[in-house]
Amino acid sequence: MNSKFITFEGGEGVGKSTQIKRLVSKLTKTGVEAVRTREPGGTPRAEAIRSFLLQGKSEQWGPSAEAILFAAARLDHVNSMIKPNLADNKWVLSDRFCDSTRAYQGLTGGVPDELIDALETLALNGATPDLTILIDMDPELAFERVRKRASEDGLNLPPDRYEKENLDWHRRLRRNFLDISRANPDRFVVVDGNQSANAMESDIWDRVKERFSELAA
Ligand code: T5A
Repeated sequence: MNSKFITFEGGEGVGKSTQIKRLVSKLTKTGVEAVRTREPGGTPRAEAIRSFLLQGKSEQWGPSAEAILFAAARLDHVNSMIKPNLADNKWVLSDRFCDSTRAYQGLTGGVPDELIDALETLALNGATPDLTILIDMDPELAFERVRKRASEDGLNLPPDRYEKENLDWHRRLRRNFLDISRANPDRFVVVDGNQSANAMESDIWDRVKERFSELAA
């Protein structure tokens, strides 16, 4: 089976990490070799940029500089992790990718389209996802999940760079992700995030099988 590149997108706490793990496990059971990665991050150099960005150290530089940093991390991720695994015939599943830059820094953060387009061309270098799964849900409900996780884990961490934006900002982010999905109907599927993890898993598996008919064989 040819390698595929699948990305998961959406707002904070919508269930991307939970579902990506489940999809890797389902693919593995069908005999597909699948690897999971994330953005920002996925390689040691990109993880170093992740810490800098998410601890808020880049905030004072402004959204355009932050978009450039996300793209720098992505360039290393694409060249050192994503492309080599695809060339090795593995399926690569990434928790966030270029649509996060377009939604967070571009459409919601106000970075002009020209810069976002140029960074995307540069960082992707042809590695466009075969399928993007957008998990869509009300950010207020998603934040409840994030708070529940923090209290269950006994963690009292301060909100990261984007968690601390207000609810209106996150509602705009949600609409912007949906706009991106409508502009790319061949690449995107939109899944309702306001359902149980098991129901979402089965919904996603049906959509993936629909998109890649070789899995149903
Ligand atoms: N960013 C990233 C940019 O601004 N630009 C970019 O270009 C890129 C690549 C990344 C941050 O960087 C920004 C976006 C982000 O702000 P992150 O920590 O990776 O930071 O943030 P998230 O991607 O939002 O990660 P989260 O872990 O917070 O959210 P997930 O992965 O969507 O959610 P998940 O699966 O961890 O679930 C959250 C909680 O809900 C529970 C889980 O058990 C967990 O406790 N849960 C459910 N509960 C009820 N029902 C369900 N269906 C559930 N599914 C999960």
